[in-house]
Amino acid sequence: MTYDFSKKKFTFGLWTVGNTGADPFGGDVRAKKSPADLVYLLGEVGAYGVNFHDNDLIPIDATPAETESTKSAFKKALQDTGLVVPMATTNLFFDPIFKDGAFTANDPKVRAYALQKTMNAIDLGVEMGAKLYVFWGGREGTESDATKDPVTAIKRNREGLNFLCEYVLAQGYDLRFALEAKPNEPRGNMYNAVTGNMLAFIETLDHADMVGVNPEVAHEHMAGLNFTHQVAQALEAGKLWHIDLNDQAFGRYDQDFRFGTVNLKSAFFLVKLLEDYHYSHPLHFDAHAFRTEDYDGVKEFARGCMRTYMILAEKAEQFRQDSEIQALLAEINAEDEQMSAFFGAYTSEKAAALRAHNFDRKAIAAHGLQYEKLDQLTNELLLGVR
Ligand code: DIG
Ligand code: MN
Ligand code: MN
Repeated sequence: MTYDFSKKKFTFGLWTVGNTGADPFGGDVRAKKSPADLVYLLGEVGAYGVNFHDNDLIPIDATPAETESTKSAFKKALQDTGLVVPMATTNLFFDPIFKDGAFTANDPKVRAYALQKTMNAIDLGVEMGAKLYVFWGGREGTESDATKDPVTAIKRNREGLNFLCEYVLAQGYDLRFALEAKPNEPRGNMYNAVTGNMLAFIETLDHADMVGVNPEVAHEHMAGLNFTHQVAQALEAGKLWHIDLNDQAFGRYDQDFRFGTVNLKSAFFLVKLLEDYHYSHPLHFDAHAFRTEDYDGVKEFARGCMRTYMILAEKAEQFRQDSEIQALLAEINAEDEQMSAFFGAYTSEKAAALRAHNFDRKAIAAHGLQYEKLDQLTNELLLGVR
């Protein structure tokens, strides 16, 4: 079965398909590819766009000449393939200077350098066409709370983001921010650990209107959470401006597996939510191929991410069209005219009527909800027997 990937804004970071397979216990298994070559690879597999950290594209110690030649080769590859750059971000975690974080670091020189580096990286992202800028605080955290007051850390984070929002406004850039949460790794504990933290934190910023979230499957799973519920809260708040799709076994280090590798059923409910609400921003696969793979395997990884999304989107449509499932849902969610009178905005009349109403608590409690049947029908749809 073939799928038309052009129907969705599927994107990959340079660091995803460019991952060389190294891990804490072993070095590279794949040769490093240039940013331009990675764009051609993504063009070959049918992606919509490519994202990058500043140093994925321009190494931190690149000379001006190397910078210019890399940028022109990257731009040519974008032109040749038609790929776009919807999102950019800053690497505020790899260089040793960030060993204690960036915006929350105790050393004010590090905090100031992080602002400088991010302004330069924002300029680069805008130059390549990015309209969204992600902040993942890879080292904004601590191994020991003796080292940093968590309230001070929050204030430093806010100060950094407020400054950078003002920078974007001063530059007149058409750019919004999206904050990405993670509970730990590489730091022992990270601030703003899950998407819910980010949604609360955003409301304390000076320019909350230009800041959304970028939830990642693996990161919320690492925290033992239902990713679809986290995404639903961001969606309902109008703050779901980007999403990092991958997969992750609960209770493991950040595995960044191909989308659907581990939890197909939760991936289905996520895709169903995104499709039900016509999510229109990029679908970014922040994942990488198994260490076992060569670049043909990396292409299979990328195609697999996109195929799985398209297949689950078809299953979501099938769920919507399944008459037995929809009849059950209609029954389960049936309105009750008598109760409807009690809902909506408060009035003293409603409150009085509600107080006066007699509920047959035991009869209501005895009502079976048929959820076993509904969930089994869902399983059988996913297993392809409906
Ligand atoms: C890790 O999940 C982070 C970094 O890869 C990047 O900063 C961000 C953007 O997708 N995700
Ligand atoms: Mn991750
Ligand atoms: Mn991510």
